[in-house]
Amino acid sequence: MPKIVDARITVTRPGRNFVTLKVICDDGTTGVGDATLNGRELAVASYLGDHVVPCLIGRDAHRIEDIWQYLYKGAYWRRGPVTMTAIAAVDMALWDIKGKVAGLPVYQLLGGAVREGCTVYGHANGTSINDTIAAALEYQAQGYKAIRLQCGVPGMASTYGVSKDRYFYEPADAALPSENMWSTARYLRVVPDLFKAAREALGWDVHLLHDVHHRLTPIEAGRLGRDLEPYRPFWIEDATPAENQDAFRLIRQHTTAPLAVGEIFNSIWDCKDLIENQLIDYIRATVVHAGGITHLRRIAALADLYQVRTGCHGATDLSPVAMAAALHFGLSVPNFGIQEYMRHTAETDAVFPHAYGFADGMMHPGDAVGLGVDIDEDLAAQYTYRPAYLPVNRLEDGTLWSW
Ligand code: CS2
Ligand code: MG
Repeated sequence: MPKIVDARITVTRPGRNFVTLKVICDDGTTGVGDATLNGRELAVASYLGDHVVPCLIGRDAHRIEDIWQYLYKGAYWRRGPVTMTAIAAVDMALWDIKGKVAGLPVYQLLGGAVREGCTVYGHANGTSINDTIAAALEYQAQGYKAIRLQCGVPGMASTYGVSKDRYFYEPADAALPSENMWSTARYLRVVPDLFKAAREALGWDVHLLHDVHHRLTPIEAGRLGRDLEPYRPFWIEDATPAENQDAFRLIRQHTTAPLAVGEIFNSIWDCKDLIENQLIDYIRATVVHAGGITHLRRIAALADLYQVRTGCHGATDLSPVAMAAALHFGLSVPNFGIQEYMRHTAETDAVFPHAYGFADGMMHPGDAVGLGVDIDEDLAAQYTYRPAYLPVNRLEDGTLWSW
């Protein structure tokens, strides 16, 4: 058995902040896990370094489920984004180690491939409808079969989802939270026009997605769903905040637009009622924020009973380690739906050499043993952590709103 003898935490900033755990075994085998919680990075680094790593030393790295239960039940304080991200990092690292010892890519340990690749969606965004359509056409030319559309709202100086850089959208942009402005009325007018223009320019053989980012009330979300229905959206994401999950019942009463939710969920308990009541179509919980491969498989198995499919979060704050884990999971899970893919910068990719790749609208984890991703710790050491916060969002009268 590979015995855990050490675990190192690296906090680095190759273009943006990432926290990475590396677990080391007595036979020299190592495994990596992503532990990045955007804007709250050091909390997870401390949770791991101060409270988890000491409990790992001496354990059998092959006992993935037992270690998961030990960290979850053993802490007494269950769930929460910090805890579940820390557990996820350990879980990913242990799957990586098991794959390396077995001489197999992780997806083979999860039952093997059930599809040729994971269909991904890219992000087309722009300050105007025309800019967004131009970006979407570029994605289509690159082979993407699914594209998320976000555009600036006329009259608003800044809007969620519209990046400064066309290809490397990065919302965590300031040492203290920057402030965005929001108008639901203006927003609800522009999005249907965006989708109409997109269908005219891109045709019907491409999936179009949209992220509301928790900004609407349930009845407003119902209206948006109805207005987008003629353009057949693949999904409407985070239409309303999900603390009150009955809100989704109200949305469902008004629209057949498919609903996706869950990028900020961290356990099966956040997903359970929405799935069992068939109030959503796609569950966006991810390996890194929802307890790792071990826990995400459990969520997916529950979802499969209700024809809910996966649509895992994959923004740039999920490191290449999380992306690799997501692709092993996605390739092997029966009810995969789609995977989000926001490209990392060249700096990020250099710090995290990886085997996964994109071709023809799909991604594949590659056939390297384990997760097929590593961290170059020497290179990582050249990029110093700097606090970077996500923005906050206010209505035009100054009221703090959901971002
Ligand atoms: C977004 C993210 O990718 C998405 O769907 O909602 O960009 C999200 O805002 C960030 O990942 C937050 O860390
Ligand atoms: Mg989102």
